[in-house]
Amino acid sequence: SKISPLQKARSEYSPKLPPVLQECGPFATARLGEPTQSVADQDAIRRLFPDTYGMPAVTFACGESFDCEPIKAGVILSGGQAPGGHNVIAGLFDGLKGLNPDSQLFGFLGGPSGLIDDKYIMITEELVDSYRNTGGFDMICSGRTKLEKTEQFAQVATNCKKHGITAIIVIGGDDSNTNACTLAQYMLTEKTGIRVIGCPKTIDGDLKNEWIEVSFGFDTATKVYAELIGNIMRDANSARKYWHFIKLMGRSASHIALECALQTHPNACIVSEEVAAKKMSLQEIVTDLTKLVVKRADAKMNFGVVLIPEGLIEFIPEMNVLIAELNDLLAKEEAAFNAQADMSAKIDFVAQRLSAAAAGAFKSLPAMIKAQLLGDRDPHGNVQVSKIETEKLLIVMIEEQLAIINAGREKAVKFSSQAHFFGYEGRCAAPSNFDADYCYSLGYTAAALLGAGKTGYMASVRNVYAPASEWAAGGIPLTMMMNIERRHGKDVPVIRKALVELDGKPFKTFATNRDAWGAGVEYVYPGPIQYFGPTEVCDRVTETLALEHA
Ligand code: FBP
Repeated sequence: SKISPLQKARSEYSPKLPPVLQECGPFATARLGEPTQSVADQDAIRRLFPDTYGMPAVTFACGESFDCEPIKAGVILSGGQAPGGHNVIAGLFDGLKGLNPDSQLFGFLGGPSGLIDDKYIMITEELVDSYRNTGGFDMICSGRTKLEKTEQFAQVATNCKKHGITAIIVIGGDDSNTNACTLAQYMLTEKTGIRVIGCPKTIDGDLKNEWIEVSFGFDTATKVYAELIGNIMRDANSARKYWHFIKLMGRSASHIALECALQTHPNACIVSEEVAAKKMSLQEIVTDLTKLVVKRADAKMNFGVVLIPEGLIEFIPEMNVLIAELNDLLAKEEAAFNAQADMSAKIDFVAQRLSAAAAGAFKSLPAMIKAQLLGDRDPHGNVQVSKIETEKLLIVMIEEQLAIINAGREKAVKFSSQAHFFGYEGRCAAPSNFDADYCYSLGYTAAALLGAGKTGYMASVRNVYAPASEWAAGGIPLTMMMNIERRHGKDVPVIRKALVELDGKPFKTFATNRDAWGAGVEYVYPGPIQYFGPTEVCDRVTETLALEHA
């Protein structure tokens, strides 16, 4: 089929590898570090993962090539798309073939469910070549089925045995890799001989720690959003008549919004983690923004750009209480709720049954948002927080506050707004050089870990704020990232999510500058991702990475 000129040129790009893999291919020698510990709840995690707990971190060093039996491996892409997934598969494929040309890679289709239902394609050289350096997950597609039950693990083991598969590579986020960790332990307990390796994926950037400096896709997605935000800023500063409220994807953590703020210098950016730490109410957030609108209007700037993280609602204390109560109430009184004649009756029904605090929060919301809270539910029956149009909510509430302020002013503050949501447009973009290189390196590292006989590890490529010629490769035990958390009323082992740290350099840098960015026009216009050209443009790392590690 027809491909674009850029895709054609990009298919010829050779991703950079860490020097150790560049020199020795997948035959790097695994150097073992000290035994490791989980980030918290050590005793509980050790009990749950007796065979993988405490394994040493692995760093690769150059070594002699050795005879490696052909490996039959299966790969899945799990969860939301992130730019570079195809390159992880390409690196894995090339690494496995490097270990032994007779190795085979099965691509299980549609995420974890492919592995359970035994739906797969064989990944061939030709197929890989047609997807090198492309965005998307369409080579084998993705899905959100959770692979977490023992019966599912048993089915996976049966399917793998049927094909002679001895290795599974899970390309996913914190949840998928939590499940990969449990799967690895299951395969050991049952002595199946099947090994499991994870790769860190998610545009949200919340799967990171000392060993995983960034999850893949964050770099490209934030560059796409920052380009769009910059374009909007130029438009805002040209027409000088609109306030733009831009919601940015990122289910929970605010890394994406913060990174975009650091790249573009908006007039305001809300950071959910700060809202939670300061226990800010929705009214307080709105009041702060309204003050900014008035201040800029007084300086003859009836325009501005505000960034809002997708997860905000859940970090506002009273909204969190409201959502929890709604989830309970709608589960308990489902039939009676569904029997209400229309949305307005549903709103009344709910308002009468909430606690005073939750009812207060509910009543303060515009009708549109109330309806969104009571609209479609997720498969667990919970309110779909990501569907709530926070950007519009803030606009409506600012308008309400301004109406009161304007009543007492001689010259009314003009406030004309535009709402945007940037999410899907960034998730499948052609990976930046960084993500193309990083993903290929992760996949290749996963193959090297298999060559070294490892299971229960996540591929780790480090030092990535430096040029690729200084990158290091290795693996860290999945158990090292785990702790116990309460989910759906149960204590379960999970990989700890990395939220924005308020004492970290990225947030502090933002906090130091935000007043100046708020008051003036200090916009920065990053422009589109560049794939060819000067290094400082094409290989630029994110501000977050640069600030965290430089
Ligand atoms: P992952 O955590 O699976 O990588 O997904 C990230 C994400 O893009 C979130 O930012 C967003 O909230 C969610 O997926 C949207 O999911 P869906 O694609 O199911 O609408």
